[in-house]
Amino acid sequence: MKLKLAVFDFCPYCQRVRIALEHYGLPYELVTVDPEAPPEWFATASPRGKVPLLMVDDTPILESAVIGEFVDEIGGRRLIPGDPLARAQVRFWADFASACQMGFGNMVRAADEEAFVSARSNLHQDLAYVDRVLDDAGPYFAGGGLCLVDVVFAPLLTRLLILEPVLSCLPQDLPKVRRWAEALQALPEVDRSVSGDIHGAFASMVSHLGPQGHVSAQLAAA
Ligand SMILES: N[C@@H](CCC(=O)N[C@@H](CS)C(=O)NCC(=O)O)C(=O)O
Repeated sequence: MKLKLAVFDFCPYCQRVRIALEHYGLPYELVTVDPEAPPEWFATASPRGKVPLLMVDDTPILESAVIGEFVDEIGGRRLIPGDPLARAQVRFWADFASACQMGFGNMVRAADEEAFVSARSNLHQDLAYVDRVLDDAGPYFAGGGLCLVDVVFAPLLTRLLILEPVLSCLPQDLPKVRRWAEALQALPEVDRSVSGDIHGAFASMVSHLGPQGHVSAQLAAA
C-alpha cells in the first residue's frame, strides 16, 4: 500500500496526520501543494481544494479525523481504544480539538487588541474544559500512553507554546495543559511532523492568516 500525503504549508490538520504516520513509522510521500496553483491530480482527488488529502494507492481520503482513524487501523490500533465507551470519549475530545483549533485561528486573525483578548479568553475557556479531564499524573491526555487526542491537540498546543512569550496564550491557571503541551512538544513524532524551522514557519503562517492583525504586530515588535 503506497501512501501519499498532500499538505499546505503550516496546516495544523495536516500536521496531525503527519504525527500519526510518524508515530507508527509508516513510510509516506509528502507533497506540499500550492493552494494557488494545485496540480491536476490534487484538484481531482480533493474537489473542494482541502488538505490534508491522503492518497492510498489511487484512493483519496479526506478529513484529518477520518485519516487519523485509518492510519491508526493500518498502524496497529494503539491510538484509539478498543473499549466502546473509551473510544467514544477519545472521538469526542479529538473532535473538540478542532473547535479549539478554530478558536486559535480566531485569535491569530484578530484585527485589534480587543478582538484578540476576547478570542484568547474563549480559547482559555475551551482549554479549561479540557484541563478538567486531563489525566492528573500525565504526561499525555489519558496518562502514560499516547492516544488520538494527543495527536490532534499537538499542533495547537505546540503553536501556543511558541507564541506564549509574546501573547501569554497558555493560561497560568491551567498547569496540566501546559505540562501536556510541553510533553507533546518533546515527542520525536511531533518534531518530525514539521518541515524546517517551526518558529520561522509559524511567523510566516501568522502573517499569512492575519497580515494586518494584532498578533502579527506583536510578533513584529517582539
Ligand atoms: N475539517 C478539516 C479541516 C481541514 C482544513 O480546514 N484545511 C485547510 C488548510 S489548514 C484547507 O484545506 N483550506 C482550504 C479551503 O478550505 O479551501 C480536517 O480536519 O481535515
